[in-house]
Amino acid sequence: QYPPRLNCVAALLDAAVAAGGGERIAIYADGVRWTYAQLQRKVDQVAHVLRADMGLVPGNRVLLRGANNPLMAACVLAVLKAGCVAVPTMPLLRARELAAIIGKAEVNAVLCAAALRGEIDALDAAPATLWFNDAGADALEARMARHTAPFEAVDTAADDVCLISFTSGTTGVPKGTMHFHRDVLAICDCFPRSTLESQADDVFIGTPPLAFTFGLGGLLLFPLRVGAATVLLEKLTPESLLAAIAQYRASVCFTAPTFYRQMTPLASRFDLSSLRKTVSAGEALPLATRDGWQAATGLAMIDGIGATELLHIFISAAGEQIRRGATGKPIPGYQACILDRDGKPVGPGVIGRLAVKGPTGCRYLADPRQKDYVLDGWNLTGDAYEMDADGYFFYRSRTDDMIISAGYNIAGPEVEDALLRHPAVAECGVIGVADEERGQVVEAHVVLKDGFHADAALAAQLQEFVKRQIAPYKYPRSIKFQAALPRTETGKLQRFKLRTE
Ligand code: 3SK
Repeated sequence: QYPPRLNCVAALLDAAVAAGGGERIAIYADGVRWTYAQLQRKVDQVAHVLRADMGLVPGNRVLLRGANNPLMAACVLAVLKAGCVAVPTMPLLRARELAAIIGKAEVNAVLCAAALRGEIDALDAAPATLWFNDAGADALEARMARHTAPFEAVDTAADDVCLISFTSGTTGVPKGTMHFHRDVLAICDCFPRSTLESQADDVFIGTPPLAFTFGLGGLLLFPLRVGAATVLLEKLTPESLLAAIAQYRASVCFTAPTFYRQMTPLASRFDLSSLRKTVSAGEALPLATRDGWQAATGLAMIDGIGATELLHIFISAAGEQIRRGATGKPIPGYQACILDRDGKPVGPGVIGRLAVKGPTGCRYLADPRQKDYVLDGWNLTGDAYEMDADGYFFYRSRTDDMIISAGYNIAGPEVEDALLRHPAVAECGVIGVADEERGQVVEAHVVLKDGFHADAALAAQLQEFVKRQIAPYKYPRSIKFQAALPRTETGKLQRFKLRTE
């Protein structure tokens, strides 16, 4: 329970400084080290610029565009501290996509990293914009330097909207999800406390952009809540992330299964002894990826499922609680159940629609899809899951990705997991395609590792390989070799695009 008047940045940052934590390191970046007091000062300066230079008032919406770096973090926090609403956007978005977000969210102003200004410049009409990570006389930094006084956090209500996070999801039509100040604290007080057991001496690191709630939570909000440090790095590769873990002695890593898969063969070259917890989310974690990572590092991966609609992770497990093949259990604060097509709960062992309830939940901005997502207070995440008798939740597929072939229910990710165990397979995506005889058949889109040659012999070998691991009716009757797979900006596989290829 949070007080009715609450500004989440006052609770996360100002409270830490007031409690004597001002000299602790808040952010590491390339050549940068900001203490909590320094971060607070930057946040206050940006908040003054928003108020005094840009004329913004509480409730105004500010689009944010930048890579993961300290000033981008300060901008996000400043928008919230000033009582405005942050609308973070993925660095890869194009002008057309940004225009849709600006229109839908009724954006009043933009803070954009200079390196990403091209797409803002390409807009027909852009709201008032300031550039940052820029040495210009009119840039954000120059304006910040003119404000030296502390900025008092705006006295917002706990359920004032502070964040509109857009999700393009895996179907391609963006939706804005609105979150309150109290939601921000709620995600910090659920997963990091119960599952990560975050501590002040933790150093967080990882790849998800701050514009994705996975990254915003894992790389900024969670560390602040416990007085820990975060490492914000741009343009990470599997190799450079491993090197950064060693360099900064990082203890908690957030990234997606694909990245763990790419780091696994390189891991032994780096000193990863500081790592305590490695979190995988953003996509289902194949068992092959979990096993490979554990064999290479000795670390049991913490799998988690989250959603932009619910802000962060709501089912997970760590340590002794990990059950093979399961995502985990609802984290304390959340409840979950499995519903059939009619919205009735089903028992253990039956695949159905995952429904979740907790301190956060879906509030789409002016979107008729709200009624499809929330049913009697339960959030229907669009995932097909199965629960066992002990209350563990097992991911099967996205609800619209369940393949029904000759009367069999086949979960694409299970076939993907089997394929990923083959030494030739770097990435794969499995879909159902229409078939006269069987209704649907399983089709695998496969990206090969370097050195392997795509031909019919290899396709047949992959089919046999799958048949030896899982029920033979699940094998991909069609295999298509691809140079790359279509993914969202957050790395999720866009199976709907495979269906049209
Ligand atoms: O969308 C997701 O997969 C996700 C995962 C973890 C935390 C937050 C999100 C949005």
